[in-house]
Amino acid sequence: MNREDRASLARRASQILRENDRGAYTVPTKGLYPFQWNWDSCLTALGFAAFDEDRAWREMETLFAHQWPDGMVPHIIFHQDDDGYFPGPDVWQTGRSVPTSGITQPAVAGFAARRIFERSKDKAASAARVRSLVQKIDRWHAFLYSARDPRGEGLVAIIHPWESGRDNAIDWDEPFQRVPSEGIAPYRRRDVDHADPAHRPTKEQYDRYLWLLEHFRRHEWDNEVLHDLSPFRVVDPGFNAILIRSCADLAALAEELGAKKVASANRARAKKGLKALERLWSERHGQYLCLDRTTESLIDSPSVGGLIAVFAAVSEARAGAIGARITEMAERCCYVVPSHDPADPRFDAKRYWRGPAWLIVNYLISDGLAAAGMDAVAETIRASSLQLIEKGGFAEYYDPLTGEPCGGDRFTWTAAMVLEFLR
Ligand code: 9YW
Repeated sequence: MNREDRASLARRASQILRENDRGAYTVPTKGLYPFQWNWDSCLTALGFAAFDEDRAWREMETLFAHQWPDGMVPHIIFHQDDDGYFPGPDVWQTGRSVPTSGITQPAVAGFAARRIFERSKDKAASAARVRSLVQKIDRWHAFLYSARDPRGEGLVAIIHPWESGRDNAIDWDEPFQRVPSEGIAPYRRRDVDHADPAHRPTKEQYDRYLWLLEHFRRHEWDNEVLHDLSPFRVVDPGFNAILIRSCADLAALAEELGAKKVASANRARAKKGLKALERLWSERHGQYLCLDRTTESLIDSPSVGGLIAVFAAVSEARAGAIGARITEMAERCCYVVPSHDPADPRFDAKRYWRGPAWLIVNYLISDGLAAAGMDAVAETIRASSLQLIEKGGFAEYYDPLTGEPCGGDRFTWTAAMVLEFLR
């Protein structure tokens, strides 16, 4: 790609961020997702930072203004009414003044805050703003390790597939057997009004998503009890690696700002988490796997969750194995990184998190590989990502075999990742 092409791609990406900007937060895309989503916002802030630092900080500040008293940062903030999305605030009923969902999402804020601060052109102004964010992110990390790791194992569990950010991953099929679907209130999905149903989760999956939601609602969203009361408790290597990396980054950032307590608490969390992550390694698959906390067994599902693990500072050997898995997949697919191993018969090239490639995931993995010194694989991922954009525009996700754009269009975090890949 020549300089002109790069500049024009960056302009198109910034235009999408502006288009989806609602002032103090961005929507992931018009229509399909009309509110603020947690990890979308943190990754989007990185995109804003390329041309408007103030707006980048504001994106994260808005998200953290809705942190719960127990420290949880919810996965959706329903800033305004919109019945184009289901389940909306009337279903969640979390009792917040500005309504929010009642579960969380991957904690990428620590990483994003450090990266934006490091690149900041106005360090003094940024330091003033990031100082209060650092305390809030620390409270979120503390929440996750206490509410979702009650036995202090160093690994946190998700209690709903939506918390992983990878809604219908094959990883959840087995533990989902334990989640009932009877007795839920009748409902009408809205996602299928905006996107092809063949590319979305199934009705059976939605029934169980809602069963869990209603179960937690009956327990009044009390995080003191939800972990133990959930029939779905899964340790996702992707979710944990993102948290571990955010702890390490928050520690470094806090150190620089003189927040010694936050620095040492997060350094300790990252160290313990990294050691515990080893429990999820599968020699047979050459990657990390999810662990079902109810049965204490690894889930036989080679998904991208186990590759995102390289976003944390895993050993050279583990990073090398993950790099090799991606190189091998790049030979079989046209585009990397598929969200599930194409060699697995359950792989489904267009169905959301059961095969398609996502730019945000590509970014996390390539960043981790580059940090581990594996520049060539990192570059393969970057090149593949930019090819997908040039061919299919700024889609929500892509068929890794054909490059076909799928899901929502003019997607905010996809655009933000393009700005990162173009740096
Ligand atoms: C939903 C917004 C969200 C992402 C998730 C992705 C999807 C659907 O869209 O969730 O209804 O929440 O799986 O990772 O944050 O882009």
